[in-house]
Amino acid sequence: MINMNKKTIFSGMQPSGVITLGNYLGALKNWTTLQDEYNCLYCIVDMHAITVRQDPATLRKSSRNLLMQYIASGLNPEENIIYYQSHVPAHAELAWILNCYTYMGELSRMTQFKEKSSKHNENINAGLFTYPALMAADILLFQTDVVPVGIDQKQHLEITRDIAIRFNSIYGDVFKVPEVYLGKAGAKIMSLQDPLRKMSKSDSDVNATISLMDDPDTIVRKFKRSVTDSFAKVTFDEQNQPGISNLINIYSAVTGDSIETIEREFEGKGYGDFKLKVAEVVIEELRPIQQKFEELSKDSAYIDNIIKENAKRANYLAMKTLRKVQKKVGFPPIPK
Ligand code: AQP
Repeated sequence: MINMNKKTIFSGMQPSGVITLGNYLGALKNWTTLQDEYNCLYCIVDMHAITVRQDPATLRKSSRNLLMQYIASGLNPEENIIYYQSHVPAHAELAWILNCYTYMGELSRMTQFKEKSSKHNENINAGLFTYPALMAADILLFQTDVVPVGIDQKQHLEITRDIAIRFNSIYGDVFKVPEVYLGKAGAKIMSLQDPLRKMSKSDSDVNATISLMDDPDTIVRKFKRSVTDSFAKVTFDEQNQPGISNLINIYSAVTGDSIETIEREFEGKGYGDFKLKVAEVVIEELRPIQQKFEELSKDSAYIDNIIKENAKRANYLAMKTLRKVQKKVGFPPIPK
């Protein structure tokens, strides 16, 4: 239900694999706490996902799983608009227009483009380069006030704001200029195998990530194997102890305890004990999500209906902004 007195939130995730604890703590967990206060649109950004080559059947399955993981994590699909990006053609139409107001120089400064093009150097496609213009379209289409994301997406938010301000300065107040929302803890969860790299769902090393769907034994095993150091002190020191600092950050994001409280709690204790405790709180955090996901998987008709209804709601809202933009740039209307 859209409430005109509430501000609007838009955010999304790519169905480019099973989502990780990083995606969950950096974004999804915050989304669930914001849903009462805002009108929220949570998108499955499948159009972004094809900037890296995807197997079609796997992409279809991952997209549906992601939608169910949103709901299983606590997002209400009646109150929020949860939908597939590819079901709302206005995303692509606005992205094209915004591409014409975005400069090559600013796109080539994007860290994600640099990282992904070096990782997938056999497929450096134009979509990967213009990804931020599509992301700007996603956000601006809904006159979004706030965008809750992890730190890695902050640069894309800044370019979105620049594009909106540039467009508004030519055509008047067409777009709301959105603010970024970063959670207090968990905004950047690092790989368990290389704590200098962020945890990513497309990482080929399965031990580097905790997936939202990992069973308890797997979670314990992965935390036990996580890379730490030889200081043997549970202290938050990202420079010298990036691995243990990452585990403290995870523990803090899950429990809500401050870093100081955690350091005090584990003073004099070994890494083995601490790793087990981190595993324990993560297992308990994910348990209800996994149970709800199992239930949802059995109710295909319910999920189909959510997909259908939410696509209608998102299309309706998106068209309002798209029509306005088309008119502003001078596209002629179809005669009545
Ligand atoms: N490691 C992370 N820590 C905190 N937040 C994170 N996010 C991603 N990784 C971390 C946040 O999750 C949301 C969804 O991201 P996305 O799917 O749009 O793309 P991404 O940022 O590229 O995520 P991945 O997991 O790294 O995907 P792949 O491997 O496909 O590139 C965003 O809000 C992001 O900030």
